[in-house]
Amino acid sequence: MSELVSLSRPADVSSDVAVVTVRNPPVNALSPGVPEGITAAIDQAVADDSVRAIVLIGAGRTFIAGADIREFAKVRAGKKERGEGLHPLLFKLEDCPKPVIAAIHGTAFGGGLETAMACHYRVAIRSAQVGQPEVKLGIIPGAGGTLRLPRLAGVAKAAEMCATGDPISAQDALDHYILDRIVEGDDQESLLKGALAFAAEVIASGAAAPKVREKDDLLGDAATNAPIFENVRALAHKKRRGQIAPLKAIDSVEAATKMPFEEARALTAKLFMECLQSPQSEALIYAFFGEREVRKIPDVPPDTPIRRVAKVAIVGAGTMGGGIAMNYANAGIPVLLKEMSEEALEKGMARIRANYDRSVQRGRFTSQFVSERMYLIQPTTSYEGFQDADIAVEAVFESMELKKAVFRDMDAATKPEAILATNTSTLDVDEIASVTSDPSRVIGTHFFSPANVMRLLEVVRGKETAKDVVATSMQLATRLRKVGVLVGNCHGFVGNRMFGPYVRESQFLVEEGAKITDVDKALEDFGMAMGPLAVGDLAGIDIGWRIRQEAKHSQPEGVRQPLAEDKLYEMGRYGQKTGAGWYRYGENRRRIDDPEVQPVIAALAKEAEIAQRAVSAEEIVERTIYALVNEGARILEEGIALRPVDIDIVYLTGYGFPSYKGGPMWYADWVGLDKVHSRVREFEQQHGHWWKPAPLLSELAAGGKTFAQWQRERS
Ligand code: 3H9
Repeated sequence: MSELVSLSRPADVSSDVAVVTVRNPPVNALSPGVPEGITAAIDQAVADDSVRAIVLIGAGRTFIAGADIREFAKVRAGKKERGEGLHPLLFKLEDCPKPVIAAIHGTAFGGGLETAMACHYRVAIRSAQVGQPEVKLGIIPGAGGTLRLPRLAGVAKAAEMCATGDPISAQDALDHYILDRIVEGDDQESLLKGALAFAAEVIASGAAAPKVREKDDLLGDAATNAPIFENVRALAHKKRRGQIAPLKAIDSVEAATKMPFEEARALTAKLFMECLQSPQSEALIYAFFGEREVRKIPDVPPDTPIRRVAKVAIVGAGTMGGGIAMNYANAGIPVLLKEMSEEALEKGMARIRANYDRSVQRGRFTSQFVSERMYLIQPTTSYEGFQDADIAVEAVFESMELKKAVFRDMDAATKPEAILATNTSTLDVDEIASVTSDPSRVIGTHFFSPANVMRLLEVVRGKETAKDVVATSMQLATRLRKVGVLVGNCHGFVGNRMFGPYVRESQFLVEEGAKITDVDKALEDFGMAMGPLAVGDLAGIDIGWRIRQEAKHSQPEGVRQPLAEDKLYEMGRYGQKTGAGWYRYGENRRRIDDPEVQPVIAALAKEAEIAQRAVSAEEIVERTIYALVNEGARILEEGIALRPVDIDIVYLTGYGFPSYKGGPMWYADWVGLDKVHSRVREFEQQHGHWWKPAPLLSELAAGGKTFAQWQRERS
């Protein structure tokens, strides 16, 4: 047998069952050699007369987690023929004259579930998950998932799973006939034991091995299925707006219900290739690996010691502090939550309770889970107990003086090896660290609002932050189920620093005559989760105003300032919180176009001698997105972000940038930096020196290069 796949006979348990084990760490992907290894093992087991059944299992932490995603790039680039893909292996399993039982732990995803469904039976341990996550990579199940899943789970369940890509639990899979049994115990040893016992029962029953592809009774008729497909298409539009793969996955499931297996298989192969060749899948696969790439810090090797984090103390129980407390509690880490007064503390705890209650109503958590988490959060009004904390997190109002005062207190109240983290979104982490006795233990952990929902965590490295503090904070991000991105210390770090020019341009466009609704629509059509003006209303017009007041003294002369938002502030239109901002807000905070606002802005523009004109959607996108790109290029030059991919992941996980466009830097590469650069130059000539192209952008555009090439050449 190959090193990737082995065949064994557990003589002590059952002598007539052969066990085929896939051993391709870390996730047993179906890399070259694995399908061939399974095929050879099956052939050998079939040829052996003493074998009466076969168990297929994964070594290590999981069953097969899917095709090897890195191979797709080779197919896309024409360096590898896709050929028949996994189908020959799957037919071999399904047509095997001896019953084959897939034994699942960890995640049977994508090609992994497709392999399991080609087996005759499937057993799993309770913690296992199954799913067809291909659409998250911009492709569709290409090895029969869309065709076999509806035959097992029914059309509605299969269409939903293939369109959303979301995994389901073992229990859900059992309820939908994807699994035949959940075995007792929850480790690999129990799995093998349970699978062997199941195999013995199958042998004893003498039943013919069922072939999923031959089951047609569950596919229903066109009239029954039509509303199912209509619903799931609507779901795909809502959950994966702008993406093509979910719709093609549904087309493929629909084909399974309307034509013979082989015909549907041929159509699926065509749909699969259309997806794989699309820029969307290229971007989504880049984002998949990007989320993992950002964990790698060149000067902080993986063997850097990690400090123990078993308890956290948080100062500030406001919206952010409360959300951060929930994050830690959800990860099972006890929290000491400090506020100045009993009243503020009570308010903070009530907000946490209300957030949890909403999660229970939505079915995200059980009430028992919530009770256990609430129990982990201990409210306090003093620094007593901080000496036991392994990390203290400051989450108070965004004021340097206040933060310094809190850091002095945290420095005195904690043990010397405890990490001190600030949740500042803009302020100088080194200046905050300067008031402590040991700045090497100070770091920024910048959560994004709502902190219990948003996936991004910017980890801000100060000039003296110790490497093990960086390593511990990055690992902590994963424990908190966040995507940690290491960034350097500057005003606004990566995310907010880039967001400034983006929002500024969106407001300038309105002052130049674009309709408020047109600006947001153009960017939402581009794929942003929410347009920038609607975001302003959500975050609070008063917040933007306050930031501008503070920054005024540091603005260079002659930089055009946004006028309209200040006017909204003067009018008391603070956004959603006052029911009006750029928009008016109806019931359930539904945004409504407000005819009052546009004329006020037109009058302002006239006074400021800003000519109003019609603005196209294309210009709206270019002005705002290229503003992001230009600032991103500066951030790269200054080393504030380690790599272009770090910027992209910040924008994908924290700012609602469409994942199928890869992030601002990937998108710019895709558009072509020469094109981006020449538009930036035009904007500089038309609008002013703040549009001056970043030297890195000019250099790459002149050399016909991309940010990705620049990165490759440096590493
Ligand atoms: C598919 O199957 C298409 C089919 O229809 C067939 C068509 C022909 N390939 O996430 P982790 C790497 S499409 C290659 O940190 P975890 C990953 O990059 C596929 N590499 O672990 C990382 O590398 P590194 C459908 C992969 O425990 C390392 O493994 N399947 C793959 O947090 C550890 O990963 C999927 O979409 C892969 N398939 O989570 C599943 N998977 O250490 C994708 C992982 O160098 N994978 N790597 O950074 C996952 O969702 C998670 O990795 C999983 C484990 C849940 C399995």
